[in-house]
Amino acid sequence: MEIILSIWEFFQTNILTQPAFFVGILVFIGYLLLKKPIYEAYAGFVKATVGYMILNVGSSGLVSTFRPILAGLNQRFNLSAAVIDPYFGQSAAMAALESMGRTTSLVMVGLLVAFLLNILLVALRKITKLRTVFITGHIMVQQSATGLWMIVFCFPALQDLTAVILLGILLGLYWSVSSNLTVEATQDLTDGGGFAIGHQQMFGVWFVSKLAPKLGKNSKKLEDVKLPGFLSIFNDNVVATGTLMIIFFGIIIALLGPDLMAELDSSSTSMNFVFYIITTAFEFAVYLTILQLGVRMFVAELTESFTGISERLLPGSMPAVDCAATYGFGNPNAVTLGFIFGALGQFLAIIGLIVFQSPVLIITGFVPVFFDNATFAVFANHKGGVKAAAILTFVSGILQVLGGAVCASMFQTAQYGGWHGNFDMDTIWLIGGAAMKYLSWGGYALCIIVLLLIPQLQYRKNKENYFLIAEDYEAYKEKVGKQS
Ligand code: ASC
Repeated sequence: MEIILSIWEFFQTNILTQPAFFVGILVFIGYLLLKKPIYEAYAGFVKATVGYMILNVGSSGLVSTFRPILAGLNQRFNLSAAVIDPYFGQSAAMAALESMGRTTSLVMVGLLVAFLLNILLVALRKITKLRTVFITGHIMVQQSATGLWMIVFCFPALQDLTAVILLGILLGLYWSVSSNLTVEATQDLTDGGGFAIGHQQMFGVWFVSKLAPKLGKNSKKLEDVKLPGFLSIFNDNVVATGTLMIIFFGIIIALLGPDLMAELDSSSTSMNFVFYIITTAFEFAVYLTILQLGVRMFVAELTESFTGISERLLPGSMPAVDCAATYGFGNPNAVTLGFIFGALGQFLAIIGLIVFQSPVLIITGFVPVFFDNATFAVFANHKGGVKAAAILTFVSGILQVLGGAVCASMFQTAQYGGWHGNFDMDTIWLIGGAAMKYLSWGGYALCIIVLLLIPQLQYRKNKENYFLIAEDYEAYKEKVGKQS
């Protein structure tokens, strides 16, 4: 038993929760299964792992630079409010669990149960109709923490072991079902990239890909918008992002003022304030460029090698990865557009909460407002164009704040700092959580039944190509091309 525990502990700390190594090792195994020489498998491992680490540099650079600035608004306006951000959400959930006397190591056990269930459900894909394995480790930890808190909160009498098993079942189903929902849209966007989304806005991606074509009739795609004369410089995404962010963060940083900024970021005092604003704004473009480079590296390896795993180990399966993996495919300006419109939606909703004197106030968290809405805009622009991308991300911003406020108060995490804030956690998790809170076991059963039904309905709509689209996209395109 002890040996198993220490193997699990090793796997958990070094691989499962470190997506870079998780992805790298999958690539290595995938290439070996494809019977490539070991040195090629090793090269793939290095490129995928380094690619993911580069993505991490980009995304953590964005998070560490811009999160304090948005959170600073809290201080500037003397608000005592819940922050909607997955890292705040995770630590709030952990603190809440501890306050009930539960040990937080249960979170990792729940994660393991959920992950194993996900693999089992995909292995039984003929029955379950599930095709995707969720492998984004840091997200799995965040969701497992919040999920465990919700279970314990709704069913306080449960013993630890039962709570963990119930969490594992619910979470494993959510991971499998939600990521499976993104298969069609992601294959279409990436022209058969061979991955799905395993993050925090998969139901959102599904809604967006259904709504965008309806909203986008006669609308142009971002890449077709030819700006007149001097404005055409904005067709370049570094110029567009850099300039937009000077305006956007320029206003916010100016509102915060040099004194508060000095507290939030000591480097702001080392240069002229205007230059500080420009430097910070440009850093946005820097990190975004880094992130996209990393994405291209690891996705290229994963796409090729995962066919080894899906041919031999888990037939017909696809990996479900970080939403940022899509940023290398859509129009690069879509990412910036989604962020700006999502932020405008969030700010409007926050003003609404203040005006209507909501008992819970919300502070924008950088992670959800950027990563969710950038992702939605990439999909919406691809499926419907600029108008759809702008409208859908604006609405998403509003929903993130309102849903976040409801959750932070309903699950009482506001007092511990905040709530997750990503799209699914403010919508689908809200509904599921409310069902458990108010209908008790009936609510839990309802969640399971609905989750099990979703892939069945998806399958019914597209029986002929349902598995083909995941297994062999070229063959799928040919078949559909011939049929039409
Ligand atoms: C999240 C989260 C992150 C980012 C990252 C985006 O939800 O917790 O660190 O998004 O995964 O690439």
